[in-house]
Amino acid sequence: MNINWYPGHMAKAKRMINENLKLIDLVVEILDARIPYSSRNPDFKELFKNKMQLVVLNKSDLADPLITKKWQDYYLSKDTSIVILNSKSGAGFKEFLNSVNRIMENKFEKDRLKGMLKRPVKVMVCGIPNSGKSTFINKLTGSAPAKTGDKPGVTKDRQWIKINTNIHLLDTPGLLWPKFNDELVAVNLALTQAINDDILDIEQLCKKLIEFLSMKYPINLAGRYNLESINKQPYDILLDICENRKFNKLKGEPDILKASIIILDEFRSGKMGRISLEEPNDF
Ligand SMILES: Nc1nc2c(ncn2[C@@H]2O[C@H](COP(=O)(O)OP(=O)(O)OP(=O)(O)O)[C@@H](O)[C@H]2O)c(=O)[nH]1
Ligand SMILES: [Mg+2]
Repeated sequence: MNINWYPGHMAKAKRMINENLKLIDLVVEILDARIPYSSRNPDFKELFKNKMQLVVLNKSDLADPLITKKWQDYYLSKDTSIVILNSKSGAGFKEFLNSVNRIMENKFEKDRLKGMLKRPVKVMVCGIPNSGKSTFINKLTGSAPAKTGDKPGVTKDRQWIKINTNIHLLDTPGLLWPKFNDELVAVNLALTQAINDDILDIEQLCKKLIEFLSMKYPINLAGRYNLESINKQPYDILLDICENRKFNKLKGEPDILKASIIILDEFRSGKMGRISLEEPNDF
């Protein structure tokens, strides 16, 4: 699979992030809990090297809880501050606010010693497209000032949002990096919809998903589609799913594209259960 994609608005977004950096006290990177490795933008390391940082594993409701726990331990072992969230329900938000206060405590103390008034912490919310940045901010404010959507690239401009008198957040557009060196990273980004489906080969992507599921989540796959055997090539499993679900074209032949679209959708919306595509030991 050859996915190389860096639209003009991302180059613009990166410039915007760079220009605003001097105003920022803390960078929050929103990762997708199903792919904490692949959703981490390698460009951020250099970009934010002088900034305080907090990592968020969002969409934890879709990820495998045992594997999310492993990721949490992994980050803690690297002394990285991390919070696990579900931005749809608001689960983990209290921990998020506590973490921001804890990370910024030193700064508040220094300001206080200098006789400065406590001013709001300026937080920049960054991450790949579709990781849930705007949903997170909206849920945190309790209203809906930031536009969201189930496709990547919804946020295009800069938006400052007051959470309370202590915290101001800056929403940013989703950022990818110009070249994916590792095909698995590209596939995982595509599976979780950080890359727009329009530029992808959906059947091939679905076969990659089936291949992964038959190895790591065989019960979820077989159970969802009533499959007797999954010891087959991904394409043959797709054919079985077409038969079981009656995905046929007019002349009766299997409708592989329709099946692929539906299978991807069912994975993405959590209908197959809570599935993580990556664990720390994989890397
Ligand atoms: N299940 C689940 N879905 C979520 C969560 N957070 C966000 N979403 C969904 O993910 C999709 C993308 O959310 P957005 O908030 O628009 O993502 P974004 O990071 O702002 O995207 P861009 O602005 O395009 O970069 C939406 O369909 C949200 O409803 C979560 O914690 N759990
Ligand atoms: Mg957004």
